[in-house]
Amino acid sequence: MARILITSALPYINGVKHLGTLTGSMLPADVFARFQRARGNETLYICATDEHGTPAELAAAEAGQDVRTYCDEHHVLQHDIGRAFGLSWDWFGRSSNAPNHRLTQHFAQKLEANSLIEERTDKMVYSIDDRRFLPDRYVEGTCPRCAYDRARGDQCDNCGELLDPTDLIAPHSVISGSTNIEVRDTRHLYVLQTKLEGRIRDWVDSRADSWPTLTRGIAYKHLDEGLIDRGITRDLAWGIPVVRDGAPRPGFENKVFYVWFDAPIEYIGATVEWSEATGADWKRWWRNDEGAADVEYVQFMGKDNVAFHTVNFPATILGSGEPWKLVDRLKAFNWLNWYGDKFSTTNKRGVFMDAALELLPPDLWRWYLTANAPEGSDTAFTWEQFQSTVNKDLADVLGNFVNRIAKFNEVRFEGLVPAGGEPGPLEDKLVADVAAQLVELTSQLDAIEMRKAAQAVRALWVLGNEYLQEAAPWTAIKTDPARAAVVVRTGLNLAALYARVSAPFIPFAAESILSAFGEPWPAAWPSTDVAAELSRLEAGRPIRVPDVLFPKVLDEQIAEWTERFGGAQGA
Ligand code: B3M
Ligand code: ZN
Repeated sequence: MARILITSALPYINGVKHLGTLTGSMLPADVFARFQRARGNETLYICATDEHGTPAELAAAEAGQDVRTYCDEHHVLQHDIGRAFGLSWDWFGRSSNAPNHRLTQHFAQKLEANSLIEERTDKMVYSIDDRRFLPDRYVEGTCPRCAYDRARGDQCDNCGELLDPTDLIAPHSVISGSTNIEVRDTRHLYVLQTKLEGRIRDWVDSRADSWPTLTRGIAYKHLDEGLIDRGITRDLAWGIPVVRDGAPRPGFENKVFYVWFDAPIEYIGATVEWSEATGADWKRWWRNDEGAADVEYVQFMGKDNVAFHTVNFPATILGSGEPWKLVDRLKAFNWLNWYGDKFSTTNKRGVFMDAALELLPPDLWRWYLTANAPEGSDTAFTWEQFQSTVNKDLADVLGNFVNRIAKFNEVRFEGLVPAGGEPGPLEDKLVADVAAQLVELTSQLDAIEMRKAAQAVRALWVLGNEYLQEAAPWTAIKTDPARAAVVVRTGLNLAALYARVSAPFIPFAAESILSAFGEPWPAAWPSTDVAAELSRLEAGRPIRVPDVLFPKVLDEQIAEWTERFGGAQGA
């Protein structure tokens, strides 16, 4: 039994996430976590809300709330929506909780003790009208690299460049819109990444073979451009206080750690929260000297987060000189776009997680978003493709198969798994085909190739319909009832096997099939002995016909939603 630690990038607290965020981090992490648990591996899937920094302050200001209240409410909201999507976090923490405060301050102290932190005087953007500094997202302007005119002080959303507020051309305050801006001196802490460059590169070299091209490319791009020392404090009120020897650090009373310094530390912090809530031991997941060396640590995130996880966070960990766990495999995703344009929170373009759940059950979204995960390149969500994917794969192929076989069994065999008959050549062929696809599916999931895994599970479903078509129990029942019994028994077993292998993707439908079939939940991953797996259900076991598994998405709905969510506009 292996031990697998899984984290997905922490969603910012600033509002319900859109489907792009779900697809590129939390959902694939969940599919992988469910798969690992089903295989019997000890699995810990950790996530949290990322609550500090300018995104939180700006969102709270817009909502007219103080930031603490805003975060309290939005943490619960994001937690509940995630659960409704079936995200099986073992813990969904908060970066503003005490463990992250302690850990963040601990790491800063260790880095300083190792001479890897320096206090420097910085030039920062200051708004005269707002009478304050404008860190990160408090300032917007034109990107010096691509000329996008709504680049933020921390990053350009158009070209992905990481920025400093002073890099922006024609900056203005996001608070007041004022362009009455000057550059002033302020003291900040810097992590001396330049000193750590060699160690980071050695570490990347040691891992990169197991990273997808996307991850590797971004990591080396940043290393090859040369690392720069990185400011890890900000002139803000909301965040983790900067302390020294247990007291506020002189000169830093009105400053906090930068959100990107504390956020990845919350992966550990959230595990401590989990441990405090459950009594479990967190160190065996995070401290190599306490057993974590045996853990495989897998991270999931969108491509814009990769540099922070391959360079900056490892700099914190390596610089501490302590035996903390570092990431083993890092699965990165490209963008899911909305009709060739970006999802946009500000312009309300695209579907957000709460709205999605009002329209359709979570499995439909989960399936579409996994089968079309932006792995190789950016992909576009379109309503038409969504409709055709879920109708075909889920309703016509899987739903139809399960329903057909269970109904036939109900009508012809009183809803009990039929006895009698011996499997023949058709069943032998089925076993061989299923075995081959199961190997393919298992290895694609192991490799975290989500699209290929979805293809493999779909190919498994197709085998069932082909088998029924050929074996035609509705004909056999008239001439050879024992033969019909074999086919129906095989079909029912196949449906149960489908539920088990589909559970990581579509857990709600899987659970409802398994419960109708009197099978345990959560389900174990099938063994490679497919003949045995297809004779699990004993003769005489009662089988219910599951309720409608997947509603069909109708043309009228697509028309209505296109109108409502502005789908076609971006086309
Ligand atoms: N909250 C950024 C994002 O959602 C950030 C991820 C933090 S991971 C430690 O894109
Ligand atoms: Zn740019």
